[in-house]
Amino acid sequence: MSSAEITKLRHNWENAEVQALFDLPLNDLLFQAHTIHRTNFDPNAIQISTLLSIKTGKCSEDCGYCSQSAHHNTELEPESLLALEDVISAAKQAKSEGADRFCMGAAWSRPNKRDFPKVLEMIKAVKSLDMESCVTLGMLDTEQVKQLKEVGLDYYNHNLDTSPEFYGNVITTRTFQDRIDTLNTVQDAGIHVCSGGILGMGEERKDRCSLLIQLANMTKHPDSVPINMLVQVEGTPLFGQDSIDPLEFVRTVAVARIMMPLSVVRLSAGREEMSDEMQAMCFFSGANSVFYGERLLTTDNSKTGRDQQLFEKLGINTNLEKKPSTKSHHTDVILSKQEPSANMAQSI
Ligand code: SAM
Ligand code: DTB
Ligand code: SF4
Repeated sequence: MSSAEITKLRHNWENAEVQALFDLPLNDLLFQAHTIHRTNFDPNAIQISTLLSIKTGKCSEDCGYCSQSAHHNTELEPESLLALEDVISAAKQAKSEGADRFCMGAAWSRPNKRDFPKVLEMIKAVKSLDMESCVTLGMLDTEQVKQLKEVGLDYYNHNLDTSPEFYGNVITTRTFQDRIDTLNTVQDAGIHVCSGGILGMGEERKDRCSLLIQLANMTKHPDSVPINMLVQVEGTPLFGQDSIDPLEFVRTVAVARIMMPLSVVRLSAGREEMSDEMQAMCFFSGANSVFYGERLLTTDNSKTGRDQQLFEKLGINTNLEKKPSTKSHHTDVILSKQEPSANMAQSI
């Protein structure tokens, strides 16, 4: 198979074929995913982002996994919006440790009028440090998206979290469609989309298929796809949930890589609980980004010393770039395995 044949961007994935990918013998699935991965990326390079919670806790939404929801009784210490100087010093620190993207998260259902302009200043400050900026602020309206674009925001993170079918078991205060609407507004404005989900919330394989289909069948694949493993927080409804089988997690990463061959797939929350071997299998299967730094938003991340040792053991460097040949090759491509048609065309 030529590399162009391997990397067809599709937006018409159907349930049965995605289930069939999941059902492959593991070696066949991993071989297929890894082949696609190394066609499009340096398989020994990952991108690293660092997270900072800029506003913590007291969120009006009821996301069942989240330490920051006012609906749950967690031990989290709430904090109002951080001062600009604190954000700048955290971003400088992240840069000195090798992060090229700084992601700021706020425990909001949507940004309020008073704080939003301050976040715009934070984005400008991060960009002036010559880092990529990413924010996750909840739902947005068109005017807010326009302002984010004007200050040069690079990425907006807004996760679908789970399948539309399982969604109501996890969140009741906003709908799956609300999330899609925000993603569409962000994408239409030309801001890179970062969107993925969480595994290990009690969903079944059919939900993992359905989540990936939702992501891959968007008009344009998300540029970045975070795959989180639930971090169980005491006091949240999902605390005590059975953990996901590590090999099922690896399979999900592999299927994501196959379905969204040019997206950067991030092995996100939950790495602290993962063995080195599990992470290595995820990198082999197509994950090529991580959150790096001692904290995620409100919980501990994998320790940086451990990460450095792991990257060294695996021969992984942190200078990810898409292969130049891929960039030119696939600028407009895009056929379907089935009937090629106009609405499958995509510019990347
Ligand atoms: N409040 C905004 C929102 O929800 O859109 C932004 C912050 S929110 C914490 C960002 C994402 O982090 C969530 O959508 C979810 O996917 C992920 N997340 C939050 N808590 C998590 C947990 N305990 N385990 C894994 N992922 C989690
Ligand atoms: C994403 O998909 N995962 C990150 C980021 N986007 C904002 C957040 C993970 C949060 C894990 C739990 C916590 O630290 O509160
Ligand atoms: Fe609020 Fe975001 Fe947590 Fe949901 S995930 S409760 S919206 S901070």
